[in-house]
Amino acid sequence: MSTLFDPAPFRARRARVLEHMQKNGGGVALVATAPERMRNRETAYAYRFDSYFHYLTGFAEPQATLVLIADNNNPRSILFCREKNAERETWEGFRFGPEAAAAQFAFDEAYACNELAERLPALIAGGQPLWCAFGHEDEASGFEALCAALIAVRRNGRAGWCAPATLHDIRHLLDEMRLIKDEAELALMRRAGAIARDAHIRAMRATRPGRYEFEIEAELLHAFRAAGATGPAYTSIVASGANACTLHYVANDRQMHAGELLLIDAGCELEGYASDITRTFPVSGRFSPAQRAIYELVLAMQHAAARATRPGASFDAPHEAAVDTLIDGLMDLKLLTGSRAEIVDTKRWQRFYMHRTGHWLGRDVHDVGAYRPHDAPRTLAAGMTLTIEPGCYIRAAADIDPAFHDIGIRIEDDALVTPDGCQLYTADTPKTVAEIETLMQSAQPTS
Ligand SMILES: [Mn+2]
Repeated sequence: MSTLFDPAPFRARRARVLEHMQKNGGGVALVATAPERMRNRETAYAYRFDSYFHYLTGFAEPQATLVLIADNNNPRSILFCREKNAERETWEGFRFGPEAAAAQFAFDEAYACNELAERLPALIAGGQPLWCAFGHEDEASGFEALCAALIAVRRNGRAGWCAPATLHDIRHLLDEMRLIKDEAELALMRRAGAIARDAHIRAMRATRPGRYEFEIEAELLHAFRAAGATGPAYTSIVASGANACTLHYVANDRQMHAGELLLIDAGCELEGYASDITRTFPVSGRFSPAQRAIYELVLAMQHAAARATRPGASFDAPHEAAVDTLIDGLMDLKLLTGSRAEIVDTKRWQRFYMHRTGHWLGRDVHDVGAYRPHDAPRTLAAGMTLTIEPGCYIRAAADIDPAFHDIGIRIEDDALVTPDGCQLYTADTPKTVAEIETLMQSAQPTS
């Protein structure tokens, strides 16, 4: 954050929100950032701003609130933030203060956060609609500040103050906006993807029999921070052997052995944007025939899902394409027997594939946006970003050929829906059997 910061994309988003508000009765919007959270006695978690607030401001400090006034004659955005404080800055670091924040982040006005309570009642006293995010998170929705302001307005009725009669959930608008990424967002998401790609390559190179999962997690963390990312976008999954069949395994404490697979699901956060990549590869550098068969099947599922990801297609289409491919492959491998129609009807394939093929990706790794906005699957459109992450998980069982026991494979890339299809912009993370085996062989110590 310095001379490089460009407030233009944030100002443009605020302008879009104001325009939407003006077309829908005007009013006042309130978007507060996230609270600071204590980890344990006297120690806070690393601060993470609220995604909605940061989307509209680029402002990363805690105790900040954005107020948008959709006045037809004078639409404006106002920031409430911490004041400069030499003593607190000695302990906790730099604060912009209202004046510098207004200049740097292109707000029309800025005030100290402790003025919000006294200024807010007058700002909403004209009876205009209110736009807020109640129920989002108590403090991040500005709930207390708004309730206090509403009470103050009611009490001043005889002075001509009029409480809002209409309450809008501003998330309906913001979620739809966030679903389609603008150029500034895509640039950050591509960079976050490239950093995660490099982290996965580093992790593959470091993997060998006898090492522990946490040693590989450490390689990921190193790569994220060394490249300037904030850190992981979510707790990295480093799952060897049977652990790969636990979908959200995060203990990462097991020793890895020759002949097993290692599944790594890890991505970083960069300026508020997430990447989310999964790769699965052999601990000792070579796939067994059974591992390879399942791996090629999951890769085929990903190709089928990617081909089904394009503007005008349903959000469900990639998943359906992946499941079709899975059923064919498992029948060929005799892991599913019986008629195809019966397998489809009974969903017996879910024994091996129990999650969906993707989710929205953006500021939040599971980003906002309704998947079924009008009780029907979302239609994909250019500018949407989502993951494509088929998998296949075969737990040890008496009715399964032991060669397939404990094989858990997921392959995940980050996709941008383009005007004529989709682009997997993390696909240059080694992915084919040949790419992975070549990289792993070159990384093994010679003995
Ligand atoms: Mn994912």
